[in-house]
Amino acid sequence: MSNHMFDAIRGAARPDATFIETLDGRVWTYDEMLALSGRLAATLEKLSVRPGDRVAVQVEKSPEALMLYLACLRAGAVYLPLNTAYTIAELDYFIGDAEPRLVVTTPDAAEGVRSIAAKHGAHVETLDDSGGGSLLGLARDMAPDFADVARGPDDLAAILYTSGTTGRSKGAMLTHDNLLSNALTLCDYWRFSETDRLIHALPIFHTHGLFVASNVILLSGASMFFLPKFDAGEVLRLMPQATALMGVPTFYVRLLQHEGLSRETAAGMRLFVSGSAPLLAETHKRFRATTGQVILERYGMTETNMNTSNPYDGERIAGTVGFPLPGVSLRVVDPETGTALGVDETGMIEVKGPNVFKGYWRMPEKTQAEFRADGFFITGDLGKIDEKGYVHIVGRGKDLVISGGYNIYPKEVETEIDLLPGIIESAVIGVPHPDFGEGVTAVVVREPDTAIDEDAVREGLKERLARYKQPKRVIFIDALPRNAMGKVQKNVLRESCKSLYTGG
Ligand code: MCA
Ligand code: AMP
Repeated sequence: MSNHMFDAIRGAARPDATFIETLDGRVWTYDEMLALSGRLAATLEKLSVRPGDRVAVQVEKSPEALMLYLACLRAGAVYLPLNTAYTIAELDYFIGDAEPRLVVTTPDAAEGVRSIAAKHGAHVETLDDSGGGSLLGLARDMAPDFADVARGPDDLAAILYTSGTTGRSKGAMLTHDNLLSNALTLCDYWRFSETDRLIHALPIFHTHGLFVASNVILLSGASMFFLPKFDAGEVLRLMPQATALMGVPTFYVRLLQHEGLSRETAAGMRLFVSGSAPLLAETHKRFRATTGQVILERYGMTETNMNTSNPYDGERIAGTVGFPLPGVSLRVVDPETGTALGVDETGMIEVKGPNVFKGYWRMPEKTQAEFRADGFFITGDLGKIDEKGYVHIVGRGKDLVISGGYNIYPKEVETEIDLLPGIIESAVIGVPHPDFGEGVTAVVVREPDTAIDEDAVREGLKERLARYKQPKRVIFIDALPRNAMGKVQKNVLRESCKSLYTGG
């Protein structure tokens, strides 16, 4: 039987070759990947996970967690990874909305998760980052030679939640072919082969670390050093044995701050990729001056996988995200009329291709609102195409903050702040931050004579919002600036707060 995505992975697997190496020296060969993902797929089946059922996973990064993603592909289940930073309150929404058959959590979080899962009729198993947990206990008794469930190109492989502009997160439905077509394109465009060794330091609950990095390695039969999280010292230690690194701009900012970064350390590397957030031209230039290597910047989204990339062989231009990838159609249009714009004219970026998702989970109206009649997806990013064909992202049409590569929708944070006692209203903005690119910042109007201060606001958000969404600073103000229509002028606030983290 054919399984669109996993057949391709199986076809690229080299039996005795290394797939993953961890910092403690553990090695996983491709054969071991096939065996453990097979045992886990059989476990899913035993737990009554049927094709099309969702499997929600909120666990620490580990090779076993990645094998669980592969097991879902093989069992025909829909993999639903969740950021480990999400609080129980946030988890409640995802589990209620996605209605997974199974939730896999860490042993530490199991008690809290069980009470939520019970409410929504989901079963709970555990997985920790050192080879323990109830799920692996069950998998040990299963046979490794699982017969993969038949899945076609259009069947769902994963749902990844993206924060919503109206506060509610939306589940982006990604098919087997969305993942496979994009990964094959990237393998080719970035020249991946079985001789590559990637330093994998990204989390595996988002597109970048899960699909871009892991799928590219799997489909080229290459190997990767699997780090639990980004650590500049570890990355530099591994660099002489590696060939590629994929990261968010914060990785490059932090590497540049490390005295170990030099031309010699990076000499054996053939590719440094950056994405998920804008890479400052200054970081690009400093990295080149320090290492002699030119970072390759690319642009993607959860809903679309990767859309554009600077070229492998041609000129990689700082401040641009390169060309549309083969098979991806990209246009810049007038956001109001949808009319295509000319060279160097700024408008809304829209994309179409096999990479573009199937829609938002159980939100047909939202899905419809974000597609044009001719099938182009409206990204919400503002950009232009220059005379050489390079795409530039010049801003966002959506109210979004990107901090260290994580997206934060201001509306969600504002709603939580406004619920705190003594608060009248708030506006959340992104302010230039030397490490995270943008720092989440709350500008708040409080009631007269209230005791609430910066610490109290942060304390009040602790159990409600993931840590990375919480404001790094809370600024109090008498009234929010508004335009004639009554809309809060966030540009005015951004201007007045612009030096908050950078000084000056
Ligand atoms: C951690 N903290 C953060 C962030 N990460 N705060 C704001 N933004 C963040 N991104 C908090 C921690 O909870 C901690 O809070 C404090 O900041 C300092 O933690 P630190 O140890 O410095 O952080 P870290 O653990 O080193 O993490 C920073 C990081 C990490 C390495 C940049 O956030 C990361 O790996 N980001 C990658 C995200 C990613 O994969 N994005 C791709 C999305 P406290 O001290 O108060 O407890 S996919 C995507 O965007 C599309 C598809 C695309 O194009 O790729
Ligand atoms: P996500 O919702 O996490 O998939 O984030 C996708 C968003 O990240 C895009 O819509 C862009 O706003 C932003 N993004 C991704 N890559 C880049 C890049 N190279 N430069 C600027 N913004 C980017």
